[in-house]
Amino acid sequence: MYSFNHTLREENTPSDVRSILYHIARGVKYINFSLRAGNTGVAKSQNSSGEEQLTLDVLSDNIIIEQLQYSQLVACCASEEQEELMYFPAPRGKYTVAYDPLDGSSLVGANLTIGSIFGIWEGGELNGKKGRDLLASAYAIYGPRVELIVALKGKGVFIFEMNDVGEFMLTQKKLELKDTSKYFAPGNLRATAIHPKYLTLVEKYIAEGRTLRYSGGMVPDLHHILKKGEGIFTYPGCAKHPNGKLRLAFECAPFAMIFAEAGGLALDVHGTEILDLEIKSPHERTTIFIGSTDEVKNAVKALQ
Ligand code: AHM
Ligand code: MG
Repeated sequence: MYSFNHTLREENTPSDVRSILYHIARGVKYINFSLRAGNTGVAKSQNSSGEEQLTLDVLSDNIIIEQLQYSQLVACCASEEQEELMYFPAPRGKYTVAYDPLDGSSLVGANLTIGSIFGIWEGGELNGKKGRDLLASAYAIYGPRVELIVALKGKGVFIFEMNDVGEFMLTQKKLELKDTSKYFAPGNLRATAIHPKYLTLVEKYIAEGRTLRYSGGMVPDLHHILKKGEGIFTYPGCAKHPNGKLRLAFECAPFAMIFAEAGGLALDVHGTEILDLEIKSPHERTTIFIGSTDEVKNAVKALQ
């Protein structure tokens, strides 16, 4: 079984990207240990979206900031937990990283699976970047087992599992998604109040006898699709959030790249590829339909 470093080398990953991913992997390991034994309470603070922060949100964010600084390669980073972009005085810094240190924190109290998400771009500025420009994306899933999933541009998607001494070992490579699927993960069902066509779509899935797999965490919901090799996750806008709730920079763009590398597709409600949306501000949101290509195209078509 190959280690994380060995695999990245074997795939000829540029050394800077490899080094940033190595620091991310280390951060993920520390976050995992904090999750197992840490304080799951609230931090008495709010993030930039006005959501209550957990102690673990703050801790995870600090862990990642520290690791990205240690890499000495990151000039700019955007965190879901920070209002503003952060600029590091790194001598070799010529990369930008956007990340959500703890996605699905509302599930922490119920001890459900959560994750962390990362996107790595070349350059010292986030604004103006697109998912299509990502050099690499990654997410970690903290379930009964901890896995780190990495997509390398043009090289596909790799899954690593943390062993009992905290090393990430390769378990699957070059993942491929089928074009159609029986699995559906319908996010933001409150959107059916303003989109009767969304209700019709979900009713169609039910009538067709499809299998519901929905946990309320983007990471486990999308991980299920990747591991099964098929499925669709939908998150349209609703009255409160016309562009949905999920963020382009730290959630949707990195996942769109990962799914594209596995032969899948991610569109917004207008049918634009998520990979082609330009990031104009770190916290902007987008609707998303992601997963098996034909399912995604059909779902977006059904909503027009
Ligand atoms: P978070 O980053 O504040 O944790 O929110 C993101 C999460 C996603 O993991 C999930 O898909 C979505 O929120 C579910 O939201 P809701 O249940 O509010 O529709
Ligand atoms: Mg999030």
